[in-house]
Amino acid sequence: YPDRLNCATVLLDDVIRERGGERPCLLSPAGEEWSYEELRTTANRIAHLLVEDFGLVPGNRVLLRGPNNPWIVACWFAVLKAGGVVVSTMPLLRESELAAVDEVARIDLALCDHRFLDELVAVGMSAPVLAYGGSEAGDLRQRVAGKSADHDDVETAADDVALLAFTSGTTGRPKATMHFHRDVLAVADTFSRHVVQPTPEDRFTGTPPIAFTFGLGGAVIFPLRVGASTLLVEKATPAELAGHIDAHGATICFTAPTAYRALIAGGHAGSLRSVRRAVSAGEHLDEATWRAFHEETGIRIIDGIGSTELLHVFVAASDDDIHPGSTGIEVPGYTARILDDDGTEVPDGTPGRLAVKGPTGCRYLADPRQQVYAENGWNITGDTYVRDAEGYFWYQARNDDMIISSGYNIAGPEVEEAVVSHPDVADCAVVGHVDASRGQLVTAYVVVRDGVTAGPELASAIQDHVKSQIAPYKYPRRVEFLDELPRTATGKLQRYRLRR
Ligand code: 3SK
Repeated sequence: YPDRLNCATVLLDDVIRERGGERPCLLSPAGEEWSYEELRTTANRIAHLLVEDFGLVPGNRVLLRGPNNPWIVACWFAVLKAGGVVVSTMPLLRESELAAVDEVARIDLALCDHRFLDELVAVGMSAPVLAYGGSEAGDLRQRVAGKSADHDDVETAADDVALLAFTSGTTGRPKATMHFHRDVLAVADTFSRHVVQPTPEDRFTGTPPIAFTFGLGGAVIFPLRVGASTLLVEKATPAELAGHIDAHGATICFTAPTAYRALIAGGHAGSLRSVRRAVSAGEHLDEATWRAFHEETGIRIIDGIGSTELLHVFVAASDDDIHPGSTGIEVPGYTARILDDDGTEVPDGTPGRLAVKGPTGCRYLADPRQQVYAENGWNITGDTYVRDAEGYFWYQARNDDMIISSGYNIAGPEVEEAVVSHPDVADCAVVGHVDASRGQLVTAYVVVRDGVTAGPELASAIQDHVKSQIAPYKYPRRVEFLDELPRTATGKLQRYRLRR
């Protein structure tokens, strides 16, 4: 990339120059449709407002809060065009979590969906808060009406910070990772280009909010990099997602393993006829789910592992490269290794810590925990993996998901996979609880499918089933039934809450 680069300029101007501005760009289930030119014009007007009325200067940090829709995307582009730094926050964050974001990122201005204002206002930030999406006077739509539709985007350096992305904080204090303007293009030119392989005719959709960088890629960066369109879904149950896909002919879907499981369990496969690519990340996709989805839909899910620290996916595979149950191979541009506790590479076939190097990270904003995540230039992901002789990476567990029971090392996710393959089970999480005789007791938290009666009989049937699937010493000695599993706003299982 050139030294001077504004990713917002490149994403919009390249497509408009090459393919024309009338192409459909942003769609919503409610029937809104913005062309590329409309998005550019609206973002230009907002950029003028930010600079002229709020004194935004390059490098200022602008918090965005709201679900996925055309307005939040226009705000995202406006901030970047004005040389600002986007700090996207998950719409589900509560007052104390927003206060922590402000404390870490020192926000200069906030743009907030009018329906999500209360908790942000309650934080009492010193920065002004500006609402969008409402109909009352003072809303962004009215405020930008008189602003110029043309804008000279700030010529940022390729390695100026464009985004502060917060890690979802499954265990505690949030960390902000910094991403440059060139990183935004790099994730499109690596994972998306080589693995997803979208065309301008594609229509993307999915569930993750753009505050989760998995969602930002799938809903904004990847479609716009190739001139495709994107159906922005604010919040959807699996049934609603399937309905939107069907109604709008979406061809590429980004969501998490739980949603793929629910799409099958809810009998929605028939609504996915238009989909040619299904992308899964956020947590491990078990082989049983991959196969069940393939059987129902004919679609070979593209699994991948990424991280907020590296912005997007760095190990994945598509089409004939997929080995079901494996996360995949190195995405071109990234190098992945398996290391032991001393940071030495282990031979293929030996489990160890997954480490990765690539163009997009990791850089924490002034946080001493940088050293824990990045060692000798390698980003340590926190996942235990095995690489096979063909270079495929096989997930074992989160480093902290290993259960040690009666001296056995038991990977919680492996037991989960066996439990989930029981026909009455919809979802499951397996953790270790302190136990006087075994050290830790393997415990399965199970959500049953609709219409199934939970109880001791089912618990012992599940235990027998697990013993028939994997080494019997791994079976969950305790089975508890829950209505749902605790998850973060990005859909990651919060095993630590079950451990407590
Ligand atoms: O969790 C993941 O696999 C992921 C993927 C893409 C972007 C960000 C993350 C955390």
